[in-house]
Amino acid sequence: MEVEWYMKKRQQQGIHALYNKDPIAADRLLWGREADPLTRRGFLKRSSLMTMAAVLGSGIPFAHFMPQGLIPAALAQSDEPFSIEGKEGLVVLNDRPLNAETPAHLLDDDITPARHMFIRNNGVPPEQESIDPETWTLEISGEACLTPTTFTIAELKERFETHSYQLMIECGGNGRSEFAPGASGNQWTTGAVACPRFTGVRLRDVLEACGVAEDAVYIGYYGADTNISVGSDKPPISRGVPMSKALEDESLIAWAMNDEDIPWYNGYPLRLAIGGWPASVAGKWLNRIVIRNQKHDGPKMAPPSYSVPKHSVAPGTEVAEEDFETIESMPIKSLITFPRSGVQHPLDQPLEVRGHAWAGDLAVNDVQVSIDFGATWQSASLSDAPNRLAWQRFISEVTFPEPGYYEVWARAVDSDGRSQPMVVPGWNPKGYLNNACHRIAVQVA
Ligand SMILES: Nc1nc2c(c(=O)[nH]1)N[C@H]1C(S)=C(S)[C@@H](COP(=O)(O)O)O[C@H]1N2
Ligand SMILES: [Mo]
Repeated sequence: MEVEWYMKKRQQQGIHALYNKDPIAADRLLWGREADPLTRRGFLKRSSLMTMAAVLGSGIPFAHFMPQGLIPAALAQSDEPFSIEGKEGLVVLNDRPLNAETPAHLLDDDITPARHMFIRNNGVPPEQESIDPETWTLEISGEACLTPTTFTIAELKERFETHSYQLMIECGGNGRSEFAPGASGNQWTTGAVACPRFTGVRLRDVLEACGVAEDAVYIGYYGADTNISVGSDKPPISRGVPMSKALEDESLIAWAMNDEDIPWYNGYPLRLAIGGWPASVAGKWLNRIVIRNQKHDGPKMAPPSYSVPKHSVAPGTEVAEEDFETIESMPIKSLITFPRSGVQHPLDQPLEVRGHAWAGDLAVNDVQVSIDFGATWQSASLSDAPNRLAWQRFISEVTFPEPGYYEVWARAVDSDGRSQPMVVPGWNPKGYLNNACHRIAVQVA
């Protein structure tokens, strides 16, 4: 897809021929800037798949057949695995825009470390070198804002109380790869989820200081990233939440993650941190919040984006715009983070199984584990969340009756009594909200 799109753009702009002669010049025309010289580490940062040609020293005649994300053998000869700076073990799903997910066994920490936090970019992030946290500003405005005000980060820190919360950040499309028929978009498996600890000021305190008009119903965010389509000045994404969610204690304007600067890929130097809803509401590289007297209408607010059919539909059904509703709280879900799927385990020892469970705006009441394909279940021990909207740790111990192939399944139940489905739930056109049980393979010998 990405490659096809790129080829089409090149043709449209009449620079196709130039590309084969001078890929760097072609890239400058296409992207408005020169791509970084390609290094194994650097190329995912800013340059296009096709700039590989520049480093290879010639064009790639069959580029249109090259699988997306393929690293040319000429560049792939070091033992070092291909990596994203500051991230470890993430699986790249798309390089323009960059999208990368975290394998389940790398999400075992109670608090997700920055190096294991997934990346979901809809556009091109602001250049890292151009970001100065000293001069970065956040504007609060909109038709339902009484006193529009612009703050520096220092002013936010000075004027408002600082709070920290661990918050669930899960992409609405996490699990999309399992839907049939498939939906377009990043083919997330289980790894578009994280629960780091954010520090900042309450969105509520800042909004109230700027005057929330009586007719306010929604907020919307804008960030400093730009559209991936050449020449478009439309923001890649601008979403928001109803006032009731915006005014919750845990909704933060954050400048720190796990007591450090937020990683560049995750929104440095300022982002919204709003837990329990599709993470698309948590605006990165945040520079403006609008208080709206109507539902926010920025890019990716309208159906089918982050929306599901109001009533369930048969797989493959076309759904009319008015039959969609915007996703709000995310559904109950769990993830087995230890052991890693495929592990070999000795028969004579019990196996500790652990992971996390979360339930959108609700709490998790129970997690159960099965080793017999769901015939019987045992309750795991479940910790309370460190705060509302954070995941909860579960730990269980299982013993196996005889050698062979087993699967460990986990299923969580929320505080309203709803549990996870065993199979992929309600098909929807964009492949959102797959909260089917997670399972891992165990070989017992
Ligand atoms: N400005 C901006 N904010 C954004 C996005 C984006 O592309 N641009 N992506 C959103 C989506 S869809 C998700 S799932 C989360 C991902 O956060 P992360 O990349 O820090 O994991 O950021 C959200 N905030
Ligand atoms: Mo997302």
